[in-house]
Amino acid sequence: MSDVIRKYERRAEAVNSLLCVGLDPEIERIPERFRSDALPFFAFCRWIIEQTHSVALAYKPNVAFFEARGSLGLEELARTAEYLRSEHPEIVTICDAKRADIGNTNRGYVASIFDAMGFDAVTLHPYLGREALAPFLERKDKASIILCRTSNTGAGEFQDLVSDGKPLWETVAERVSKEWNGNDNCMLVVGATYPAEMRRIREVAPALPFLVPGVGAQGGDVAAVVAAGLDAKGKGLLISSSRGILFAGDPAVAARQLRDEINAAREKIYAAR
Ligand code: OMP
Repeated sequence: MSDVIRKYERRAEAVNSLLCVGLDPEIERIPERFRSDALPFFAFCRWIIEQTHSVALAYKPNVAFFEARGSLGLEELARTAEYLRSEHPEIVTICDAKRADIGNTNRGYVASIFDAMGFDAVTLHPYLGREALAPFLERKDKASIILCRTSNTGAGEFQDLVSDGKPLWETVAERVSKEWNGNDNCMLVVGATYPAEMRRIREVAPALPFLVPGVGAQGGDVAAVVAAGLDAKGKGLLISSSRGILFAGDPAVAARQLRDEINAAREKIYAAR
């Protein structure tokens, strides 16, 4: 088992949680009191982490929200990653950057995301193939989270294209599970909005953890996700919500409620097994 997968297992057990909190700050939506801070997104994310860490298996900042603010945003992202590393080293950190390029360019992303900012994991497009992604995949101390079935309404445009008698998302799941995961450090992105596909992906990739965005603001159904995606050990999921927690009246309550909703669905599955 690789370092990050072991960290995932330990943290999921320790706080009995499969919840990933997405850190997607928006200046117009964060509480007024943070806006006058020199680093408003960092101040806001630190507060969210303080409010939610007791039920968090993982945090997932999406770089788009930080990059939108130029060099200040990049500093806020780096400070958020550093804060998580120093205050909560047991929590999995995911840089949602959806990177991928030719091999030597990927080395730049690896240096920035894994080494300079110290994230445990990164989201990646599979389109350039395994050879190009080697700089990510060869990092045994980190995890590569490959987009398989995304949560958006138009996900099928390419992902549903059939080749060798199966949709592309199924081929991605099969390849990552059987060929890319030699270091046991891969996961898949599977949107909460496609539980039927998730069920099939779980059959094809029985041992891979799934990062599952799309509950909360995008309307994915937690019970359907848990029923479709839980692995044989009763884990295998990081169910992620950003806006549904960050901009709730009380983020601590929203995070706990979602953790509990996920666990209630897990209990139901255990009872039926
Ligand atoms: P909320 O809809 O606010 O919970 O945010 C969803 C987050 O997950 C955003 O940061 C998205 O970029 C990300 N996401 C998806 O929504 N759909 C996907 O298929 C993949 C991701 C992701 O990789 O996390």
